[in-house]
Amino acid sequence: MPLVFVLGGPNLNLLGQREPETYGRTTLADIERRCREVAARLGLGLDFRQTNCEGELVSWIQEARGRAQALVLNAAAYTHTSIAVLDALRAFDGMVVEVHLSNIFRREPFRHHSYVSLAADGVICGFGPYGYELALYAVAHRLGGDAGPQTADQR
Ligand code: CA2
Repeated sequence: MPLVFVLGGPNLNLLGQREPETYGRTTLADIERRCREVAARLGLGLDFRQTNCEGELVSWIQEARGRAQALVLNAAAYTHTSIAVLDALRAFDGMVVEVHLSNIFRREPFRHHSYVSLAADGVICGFGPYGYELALYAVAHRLGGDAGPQTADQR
């Protein structure tokens, strides 16, 4: 069974508790539950983690090397600042899907640039928690799993 790491960066543990006008009322535990349901349906293994520490996020991306076929990453604020996260992603051979709950391009200019995008196969932003599900569908589709056979346009 292909393994997907779903990794989250700083402050995502506060989801559902603060700033509901920006991030909604869904908690990170809700998102994890949803991801587990969707991953099981798609025949994907899931490792779901969140950290407030940049170095830990880098270590987890390194850990994914040789273990996971894909990374679904919401690096939160490190998206916009971390060359260390970018370098770690560049050492990862599998698929990388960047996810953001909010549409970062409708927000402050400092959120418009993403280091993660430089290493991502695709980016999903602005669809709230559903973005994580979309990312898992994209992974299953690319890996040729239960979501359907791989076709030439996905390579
Ligand atoms: O939209 C996203 O998913 C973000 O990655 C969320 C980050 C933000 O820094 C990015 O620009 C966009 C913030 C993570 C959540 O932060 C919270 C802060 C207070 C209350 C709840 C969540």
